[in-house]
Amino acid sequence: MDFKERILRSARARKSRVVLALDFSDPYDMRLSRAEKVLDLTKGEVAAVKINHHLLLPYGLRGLSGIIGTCKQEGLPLIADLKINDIESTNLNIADSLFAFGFDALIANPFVGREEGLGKVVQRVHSNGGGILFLVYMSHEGAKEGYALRLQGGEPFYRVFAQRAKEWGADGVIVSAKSADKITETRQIVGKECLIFSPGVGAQGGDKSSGIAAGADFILVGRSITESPDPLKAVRELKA
Ligand code: NUP
Repeated sequence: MDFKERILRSARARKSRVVLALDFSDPYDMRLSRAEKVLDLTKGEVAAVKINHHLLLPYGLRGLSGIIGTCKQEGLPLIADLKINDIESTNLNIADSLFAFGFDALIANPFVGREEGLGKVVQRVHSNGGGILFLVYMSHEGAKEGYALRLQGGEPFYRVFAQRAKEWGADGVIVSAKSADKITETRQIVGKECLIFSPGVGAQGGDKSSGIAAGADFILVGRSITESPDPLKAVRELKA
């Protein structure tokens, strides 16, 4: 079963389109126990889990074996949000480490290009049964200073990145939940086979349902869950 099948199966089983971003800003020695607790509370209600630098920097891949093990045991796909953006040999090295330690998918920045950039990474990820998600339009305000810039031919970068996702065989794309029009446009470009993941909900001001209403497959949510006094209730509200 490939990454897309695994995440869709998990989503169906849990009736959830919420991807839990396990992001914590607590003191470093407390983050892991907080993350394990939130994962334990919510693992029956989320479609997948996303890990970012918040945990990966202080703990490293070895230090996250408990969380990775829980996700494996529960059949919860695990996405690494490192937004890889380097030369091919470094990108491949990152991908190999992530898959060796049990991750299912990674996020990459298509700006870096295909040749000696991401082309072989897509192949490597797929040969591991994994998935690769491209940034198409980010959720912060400054996204307009980069992803919306127009090339000389008039096309904005985000449309080019959506085309790259389709042509290079990405399994999914990231498009801001606060830009419903761009989700709709991206869907037209990438087609039905490519999954759309939408961050920016809650803490960043995006509405919980507008991304899905515009055609996203999943919402990516961190602080509204991880900083809630009742993470399970927060996930259930998002699910609804
Ligand atoms: O465009 C993006 N926006 C975004 O917030 C791409 C991302 N990968 N993210 C990540 O999603 C961000 O780094 C964080 O891990 C999560 C959103 O968290 P929150 O704003 O819901 O707390």
